[in-house]
Amino acid sequence: MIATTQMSPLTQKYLALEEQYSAHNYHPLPVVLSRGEGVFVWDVDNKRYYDFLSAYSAVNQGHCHPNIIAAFIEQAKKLTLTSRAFHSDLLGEYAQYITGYFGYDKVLPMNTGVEAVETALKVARKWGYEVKGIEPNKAKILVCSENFHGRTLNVISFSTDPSSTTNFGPFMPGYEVVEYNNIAALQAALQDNNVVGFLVEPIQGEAGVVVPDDGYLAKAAAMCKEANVLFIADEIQTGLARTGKMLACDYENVHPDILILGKALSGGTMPVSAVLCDDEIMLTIKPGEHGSTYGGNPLACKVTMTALQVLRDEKMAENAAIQGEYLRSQLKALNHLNISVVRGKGLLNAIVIDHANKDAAWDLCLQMKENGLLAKPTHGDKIRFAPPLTITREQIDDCVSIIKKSLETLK
Ligand code: IF1
Repeated sequence: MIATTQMSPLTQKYLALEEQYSAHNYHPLPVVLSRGEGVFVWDVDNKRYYDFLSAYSAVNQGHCHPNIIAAFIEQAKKLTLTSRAFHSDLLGEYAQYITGYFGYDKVLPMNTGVEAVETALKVARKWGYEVKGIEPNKAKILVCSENFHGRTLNVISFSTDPSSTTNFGPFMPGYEVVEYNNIAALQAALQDNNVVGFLVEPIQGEAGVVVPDDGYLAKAAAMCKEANVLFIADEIQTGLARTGKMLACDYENVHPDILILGKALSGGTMPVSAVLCDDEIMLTIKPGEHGSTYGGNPLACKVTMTALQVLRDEKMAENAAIQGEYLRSQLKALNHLNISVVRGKGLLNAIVIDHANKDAAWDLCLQMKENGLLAKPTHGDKIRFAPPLTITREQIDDCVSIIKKSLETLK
């Protein structure tokens, strides 16, 4: 373990401030960042690091992408917020842009990821009652074991992770957990006619980058269609080129009935999320039935159009596929005793550390930090490797040597 004394006085000052005045709901790596550009971030002592977390995939386009920041600044000088009580000159243009981009009739704009999840669940229930014809208050939504969809009381109501739920009850009814990546379990649960939707992450991020079997998503989507159940994809983390396609569902040619996006929609500049679906579903929501003060604000509209354009113009999905494949092959080639698993798709990857010391993954992250690469352990033994999608082959080589060098200190 690296002693606290190795932290610079400046770093210690910032850590102490947070410790005293900010809630203790996180356990960050002891690094204080003040600048970012592309795949790099710099700390308050001007030390440079590769960012292998990308703010949990919110900065797919790289830190402070010049086009995104330019759009942000330009729009920020003109108009930032109108609320939805009035129209802005950008909402219609944005809605046309994003629905065309992903192939849906309508978009409902929100801010954070979990708000978009909440929105999708509300829309699915509304469709269940008003189109599918479910009896009042009987609608049921299927979710997966080990899911992560955010932190609101409703969304944690169907979490299977005790650290998300303990002492936060009572919980919202109307959900049933089915095992992830288990077609038979889903088939059985779909027999209940009150089921209106199936909410799924194409790859489970928080669970440790768990990739389901090939064909799972396509089969699940086909079964939902057969059962007249909405297939709801949470692509908040997997979407927007991260896994090597624009959407992770694209690998199986699945077009979700409801698509949920967030994080990199704004390239890491502000909270922007979206729910996309066709008219039969979206038009069940009438004026006054759902909304948000900031949702669809003109600043977000402008920035998001640019952030999506950048993904396409710079072929970030293609680069994620190529560099991701290369990164995994190089990590596997290390053949390291303490790496038991290397998995992922595109640039959404994780390694599993196998070591007698239960703090080994944390210690390794501290060592990588010393050597100029930032990554964060989850669930004790897993480390996520998810750099911005602009990373080059040479930079991957550099990062793999940092990882290799850091592994040598694992005792
Ligand atoms: C935190 C993980 C990532 C998400 C999916 C909805 C949301 C998220 C699939 C909610 C958010 C986050 C939030 C972040 C850690 C994080 C995470 F480690 F938990 F799994 F990304 F890797 N659906 N994911 O992954 O979006 O409301 O936060 O905007 O610190 O809790 P949000």
